[in-house]
Amino acid sequence: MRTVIVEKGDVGIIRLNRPEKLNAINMEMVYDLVEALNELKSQVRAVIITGNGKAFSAGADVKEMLDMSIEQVTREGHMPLWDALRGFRKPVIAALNGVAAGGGLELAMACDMIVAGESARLGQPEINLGIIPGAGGTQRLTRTVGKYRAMEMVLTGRLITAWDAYRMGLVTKVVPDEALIPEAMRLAREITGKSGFAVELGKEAVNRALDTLLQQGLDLERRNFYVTLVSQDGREGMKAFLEKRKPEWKT
Ligand code: CO8
Repeated sequence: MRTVIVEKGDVGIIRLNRPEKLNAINMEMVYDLVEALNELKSQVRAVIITGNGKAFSAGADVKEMLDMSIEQVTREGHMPLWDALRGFRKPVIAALNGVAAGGGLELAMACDMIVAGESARLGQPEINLGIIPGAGGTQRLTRTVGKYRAMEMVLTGRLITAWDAYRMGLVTKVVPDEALIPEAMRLAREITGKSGFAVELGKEAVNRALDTLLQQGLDLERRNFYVTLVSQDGREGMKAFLEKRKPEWKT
């Protein structure tokens, strides 16, 4: 893999690696990311995605996109990446080490949590290229920050600061740049200390809130709740609480 660097471990790290192009996402990177996620999925309990160099990602590779025909984008597109992330059952944390623009912010929003270094800048600048966001920038962003803020970001293309993103609820934590990976790792480890099975079902249920009408989301939540209730870890967690001891997770 040339465009991503993968570090394995309990918490896997994927570093986007085209620093000279601010980690612009070309088709090679799409396929490398898919391969990295497939490789990690059975080996890790959580994943951190970050950028190598001074950017997280400045979005889709404009040079490559310009040369693609409508048939190519429709047939090849970036779908394999979104499908791989959607099907990834373990938590994925985006750690923004610099600009996250266009498809870069969309990649971050397709993750489960976003932490940012204080110098990070976020936005959907596609409008400045005469195009619009194509992978969640009008949908996930709107559901996260509300219509009026999303509208301003999508129609002005302005990049906002990490702290502004934090105030909008788009980023869960802002830390000094040098503390970014330690903080993402701390968050990942806090989660990987829980029951893996419960974490997976909790992630599935939270994600469903964005995908469906309330009643369908509630149905899935209830089903997952019943499943965790009778699972090994559910039994163990409740017993441990009553016996005033630390639970021993099996998954
Ligand atoms: N594509 C290709 N190359 C890029 C991109 C990009 N998106 N962004 C930066 N680069 C390249 C520059 O061309 C430059 O290359 P070179 O040195 O060879 O000239 C190098 O990276 C460094 O960039 P800058 O000199 O521009 O760096 P600055 O620090 O001055 O500026 C900015 C940083 C403000 C982020 C600036 O680079 C910029 O505006 N980039 C474009 C951002 C943008 O418009 N992104 C949206 C792209 S369209 C998109 O993402 C649609 C998504 C569709 C869904 C698919 C998702 C995978």
